[in-house]
Amino acid sequence: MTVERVEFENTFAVLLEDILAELPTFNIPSEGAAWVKECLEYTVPGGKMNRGLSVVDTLRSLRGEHATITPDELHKARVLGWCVEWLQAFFLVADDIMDNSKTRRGMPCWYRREKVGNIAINDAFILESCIYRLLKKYFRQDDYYVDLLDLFHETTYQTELGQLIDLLTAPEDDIDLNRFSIEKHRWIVTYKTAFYSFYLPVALAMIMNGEKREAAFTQARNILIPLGVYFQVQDDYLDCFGDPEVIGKIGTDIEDNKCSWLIVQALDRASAEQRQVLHAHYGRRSAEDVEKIKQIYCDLDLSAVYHAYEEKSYAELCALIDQADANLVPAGVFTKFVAKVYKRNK
Ligand code: DMA
Ligand code: MG
Ligand code: MG
Ligand code: MG
Repeated sequence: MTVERVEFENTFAVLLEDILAELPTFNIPSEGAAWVKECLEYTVPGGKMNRGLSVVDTLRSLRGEHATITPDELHKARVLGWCVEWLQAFFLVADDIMDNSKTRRGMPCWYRREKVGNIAINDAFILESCIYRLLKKYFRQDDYYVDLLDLFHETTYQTELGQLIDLLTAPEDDIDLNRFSIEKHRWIVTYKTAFYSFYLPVALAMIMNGEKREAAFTQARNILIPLGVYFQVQDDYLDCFGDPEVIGKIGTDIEDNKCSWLIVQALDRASAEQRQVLHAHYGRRSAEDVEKIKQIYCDLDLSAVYHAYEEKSYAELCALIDQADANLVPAGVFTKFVAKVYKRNK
């Protein structure tokens, strides 16, 4: 583990304590405080932490090799990183309920735990509120406080709109593969994943670094959104072809009738007979139905299609980074990020 990863992980304990320490000011009954503690410990840490660490990495890249970052600045960057991880926990707790998922990060999904169930819906709201408790505690005095609040609110809304179309495109009782298209897929993944996972951490570091030029944020978005799309295509691929032991979750996209990158590619290549099989078996819960779909994915050699897509996306992202104006955002911000996700298997 890198030094930063250890420092970042250690910061979680501090922030957890911040949240827990103020609970008595609400005169909350003790079972409430115990519940919040258990929920936060279960749902916030334990991920890859790519998003959270990116805030710190980006701040370092923005300052350049030799410029100093004060310990206070580093701590604040880590707080912002954890706020992104908290936002992610909020989305994932809700996402797992909506997607009927079984496991997350190698453990049962929070809502599947004994005595949790629907309480997880309210827990998701609490996870979201924690972001604003932490921002208030650490950034209230800063002139960019309102910009942080605004960015978290904008990004949350974008993600929720993305989740909405993800769900509306996948009704359980109405299988219609004609609803799916590559354009629809791209819109969904841009909104449900790319903004919060890629643009948000970088934009937070830029705000903290005093960036005011709109062109710099636009530049960041123009590279980070395609990167986020590529990342969600990987997620869609791994949902079917990844190792659950490695990705820490069991795929549900076929059962859930999701507008996944794989089904869109399959529809693009299927013969009339294959299309009929897809229609008959997609979006159904039985293992036999799922197997029929996976068989067609294999017959169409979607793994090869995916690997070609990976190479093409990687080349396109490198070209975008090359063409970008380094006076707006240094290339290192993007290259570090691309290196982290290229050919990932988890
Ligand atoms: C993830 O979509 C999007 C959000 C906002 C959590 P997903 O359902 O494909 O994610 P996962 O595969 O992790 O459940
Ligand atoms: Mg999901
Ligand atoms: Mg989902
Ligand atoms: Mg997924």
